[in-house]
Amino acid sequence: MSASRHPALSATDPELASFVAAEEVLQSQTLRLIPSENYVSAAVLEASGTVLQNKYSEGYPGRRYYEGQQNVDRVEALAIERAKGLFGVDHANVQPYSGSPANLAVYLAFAKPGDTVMGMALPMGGHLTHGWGVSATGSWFRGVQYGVQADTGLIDYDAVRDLALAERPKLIFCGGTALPRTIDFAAFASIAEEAGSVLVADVAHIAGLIAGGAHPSPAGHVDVISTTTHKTLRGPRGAMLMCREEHAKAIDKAVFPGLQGGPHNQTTAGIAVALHEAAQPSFTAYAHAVVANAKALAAALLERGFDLVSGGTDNHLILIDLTGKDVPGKVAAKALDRAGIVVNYNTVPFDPRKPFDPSGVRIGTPSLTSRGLGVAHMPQVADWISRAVDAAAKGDEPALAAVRTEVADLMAAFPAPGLPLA
Ligand code: DSN
Repeated sequence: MSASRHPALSATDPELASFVAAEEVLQSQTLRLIPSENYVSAAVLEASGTVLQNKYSEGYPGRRYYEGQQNVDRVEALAIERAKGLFGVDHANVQPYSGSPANLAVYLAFAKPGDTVMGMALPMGGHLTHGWGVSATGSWFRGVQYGVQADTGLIDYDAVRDLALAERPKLIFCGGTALPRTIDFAAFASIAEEAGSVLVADVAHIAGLIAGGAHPSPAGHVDVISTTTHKTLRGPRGAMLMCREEHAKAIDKAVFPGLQGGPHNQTTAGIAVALHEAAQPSFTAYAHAVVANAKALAAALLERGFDLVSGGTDNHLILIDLTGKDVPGKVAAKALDRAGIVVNYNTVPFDPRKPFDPSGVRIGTPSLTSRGLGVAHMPQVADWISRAVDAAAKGDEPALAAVRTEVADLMAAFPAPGLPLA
């Protein structure tokens, strides 16, 4: 880290400053394909590191348990108004610390321990907090889980309906972390209504696409929308819960005092800036470019013999099944990392391998799109992935090093938002 960029940190704690500097170089020089990551703007970074950090503000704007809230109230009220406007909802709570606490607040608002809850199984593309066994949500509640069809990789809405009517869960979660296809919120809404369940759309992955009009919105279909703010939405690490007016009190009470103490005001400020950015026409273009890039990358990977769960993508995310390549997901992910391409290994539906050593690799286009790469670059990206996976199979380290150099050369021409040129 150059002393001029963060002079106080470099002077006070040069060791820590050197770690941050190294991370800046890493994020500049690599091709970051983890679909839940992004680059925030310089404005979001600045807003997230302000003296708002110094305030305790338990409560909500106009109703706090601490004095001195003249400015914090305005920050939080602005974030709330922007969230409501952007997503077209009655009510927004911008205080959840992150996605898992946000979802826990939903349980607290609508269910009691032991109640039946329903969500997509984690290995099928769901999230831990949708009632999966190793999560508190799967041990304090009775989780029943749906999946995708083995032959298509798509959700079978008839099967979801059958399960919901058999189990009558208190809560139904739709959404997840490894779903490459459009979620039919209207279909889930009709199932939830029939089953008498509260419907929650966890749109953490696709919130930015929804904001930019590149994925249908759950607003008007679901009771509660849960989202993180740092994935396609391109804000700081945080979360929001949005709902119909009838649920506003229950949601607010569950977040505070039910689950959390003081909100992280510096994060709230960063969220407000991100929501402002996401309301601009340039963000609409960004969201559509993310999807166009993902579709182009999926097509280029298919051309190179990769097997993709569901055969492609409708959104920002691609789940590669490497079973046919004879390279396990973890081996491939680590080789890609050495080649300067950052991904995560991931289970694929019906994976015969274990979660810590699965068959798949999960990639996505939010970060590379933030850097300005377009559809024309996707065959090159697919080529690098293909060469790195082949090199992983052969243990060919020089081939990985060659890809790393080519990646760094291209990325140098596309400066990352919020980062200095490495
Ligand atoms: N960890 C997030 C992801 O990578 O999708 C989900 O919580």
